[in-house]
Amino acid sequence: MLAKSILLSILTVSVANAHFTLRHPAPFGKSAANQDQGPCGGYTLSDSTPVTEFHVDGEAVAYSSSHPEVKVLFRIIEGNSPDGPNSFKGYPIVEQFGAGDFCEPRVTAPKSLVGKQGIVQVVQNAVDGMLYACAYVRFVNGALSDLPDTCKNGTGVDAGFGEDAALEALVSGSSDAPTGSQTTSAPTGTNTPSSGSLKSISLVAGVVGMAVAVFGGL
Ligand SMILES: *[C@@H]1O[C@H](CO)[C@@H](O)[C@H](O)[C@H]1NC(C)=O
Ligand SMILES: [Cu+2]
Repeated sequence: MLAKSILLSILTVSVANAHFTLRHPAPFGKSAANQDQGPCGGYTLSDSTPVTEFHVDGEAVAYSSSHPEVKVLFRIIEGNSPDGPNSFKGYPIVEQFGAGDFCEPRVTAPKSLVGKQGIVQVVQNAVDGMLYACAYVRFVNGALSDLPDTCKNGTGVDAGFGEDAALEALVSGSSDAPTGSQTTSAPTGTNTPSSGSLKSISLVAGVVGMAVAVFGGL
């Protein structure tokens, strides 16, 4: 019985800690342990924060996600403060299905930011709530020509445009960045908060069921 409860708590903890990992631009920090803490997943800007060039006409934003269904905001912030007044949507809200690598190669920023520094914030609305990661960038002209190796979509990962009031509320500033010419068909059906919490419960129940099954087989 003791072994079983230890096994259960290990599995529960690993579910709670596996959120998403920003891979490009280089994140403030790589741990997801405090990812539920806004605005930057428990990290702040420091002298050692890496700076990545961000091409305003199209830059890759790549991450790896452990959740089978998330809505994602790519938010561009002018200046050194993640709570700064000028922020823009770098891409429409994406709804991602399937866990794994995801990369949007055409995230954009207003041309007026060229030469300035800023922050790219990726916010996921997931079954376990809002999750945050940030990267420090320097805005440059043009579009990224060679995608980084990290820019790929995992097998079985699919995405479309979505809507999410909580994510939209994070974007201030009057103008959105141009969104490019890509079209992706929006998936049907919307996620209500209550179906989100139901999923979260059934996910945990599924893991518990698995753990019991594993234990029973020993
Ligand atoms: C990943 O999928 C999204 C949504 O379909 C798409 O916009 C994007 O271009 C894909 N990324 C890559 C690297 O192919
Ligand atoms: Cu999570």
